[in-house]
Amino acid sequence: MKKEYFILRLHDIGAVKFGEFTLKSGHKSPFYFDLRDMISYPELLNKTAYLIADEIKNLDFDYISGVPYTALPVATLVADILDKPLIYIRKEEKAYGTKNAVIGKFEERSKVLIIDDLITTGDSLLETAEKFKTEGLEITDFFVLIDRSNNIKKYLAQQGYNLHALINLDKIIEVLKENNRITNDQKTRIKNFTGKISYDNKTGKNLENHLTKLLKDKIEKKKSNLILSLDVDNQKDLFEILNKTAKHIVMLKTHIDILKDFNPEFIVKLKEYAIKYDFMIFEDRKFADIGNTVKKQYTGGIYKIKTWAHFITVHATPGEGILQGLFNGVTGRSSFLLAKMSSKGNLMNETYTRNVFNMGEKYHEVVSGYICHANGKEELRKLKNKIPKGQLMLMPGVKLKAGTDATGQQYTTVEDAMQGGADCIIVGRGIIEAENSEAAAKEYKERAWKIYKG
Ligand code: 5BU
Repeated sequence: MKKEYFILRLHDIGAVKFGEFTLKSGHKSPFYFDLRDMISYPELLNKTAYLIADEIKNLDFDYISGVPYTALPVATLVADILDKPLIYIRKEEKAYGTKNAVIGKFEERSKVLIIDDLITTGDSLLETAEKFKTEGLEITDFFVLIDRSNNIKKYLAQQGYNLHALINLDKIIEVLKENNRITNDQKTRIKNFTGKISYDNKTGKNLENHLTKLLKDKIEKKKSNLILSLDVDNQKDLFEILNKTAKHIVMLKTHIDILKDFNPEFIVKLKEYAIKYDFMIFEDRKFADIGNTVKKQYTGGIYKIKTWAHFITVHATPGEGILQGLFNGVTGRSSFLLAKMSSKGNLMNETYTRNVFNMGEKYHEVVSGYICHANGKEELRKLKNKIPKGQLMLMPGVKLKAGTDATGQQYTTVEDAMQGGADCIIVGRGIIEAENSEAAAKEYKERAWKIYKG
């Protein structure tokens, strides 16, 4: 069977559909793939198995696996064709007993090739691979029937996995168009839709606001993803460290109320530094009250934050009114919402974080992105996958070595933060407590940039 025929048959049985579909995220997509019903067409299932077998026969592996439920039947046929044993990871959590997660007989340190039907974010294959690894097996290759992602192959390669795909979305469109199964208009709509999405979300729009763009441009220009959190209590120390580090940072993060000698001249000087060294200013105020109050806190008092900070941090807990209060009638300013804090035991659970992303998406004109922390790159990548396209992920709790401090701050490494998809890392004590803050800033900057550009 040729790939073309495979695509047409999938279309015949309704496994690839074009129209308007509402995704789990609530977004509308012009196409939808669901390969579950393939098992009801034995001739198609069988031919597909031969196609897969042909593509993988020269790879190096001892066992074949399929991710339940959809990919398991076809993986079984492939195992038979290539005369390789089949094993798989049970889908349901074990209710009792000591049985292992792997079903089937195997020897440790053997190589497993994992087959799945579709890949979008890579989460399901990565999770499966992790489970096999805990049981002592090795994974280097994944095979999928349809790769509907946008460049997930590169991300998986960074994690040490080769992704092989029978077909991708472009191929499906090409074949269906050639065979008059979709119209030119549909093709354009699909192209427009996929052109705007990244592999991690399907918003269909670009949510980058003007301030976000300025920050992104500066990241490129300064070749730096480093945000320095200069949490010292006096101006002298602050400018001393800033003198040494400013050329390496893309943004300075302040906690203005920590300074014991704050005066309006401080702001004048800070702005001069920002221009001279080309960095942006970010006050980590963590607003968390009703709209009417935060407006006063933002514009008034002694700090008059609105007049000098490009960005502020905002808690979404009070609801949308907080953003309306802060930004109504305000231009040239933006914010980051706190989506998942770095402190141990914080109460921001998955549902909360998802709601924060929804709120930030709605208010993208004044929300540039999110503060997200996770204790490893896989966990962080899952957060990144849920962030609306065009918005940024900033990661605090970063040091050269992972660990914790005495009051529950959790640190992840620069490498994990960047491989997990952070756009910027926020570093405080890792730099300000270093013996040589300039060398430290340079090191954080370079280590992050290498992965960002990798
Ligand atoms: P550190 O010295 O690198 O631990 O400083 C981290 C900074 O980032 C510090 O100013 C915190 O207030 C800030 N931060 C954080 O650590 N974790 C969070 O979740 C958020 C902010 Br939000």
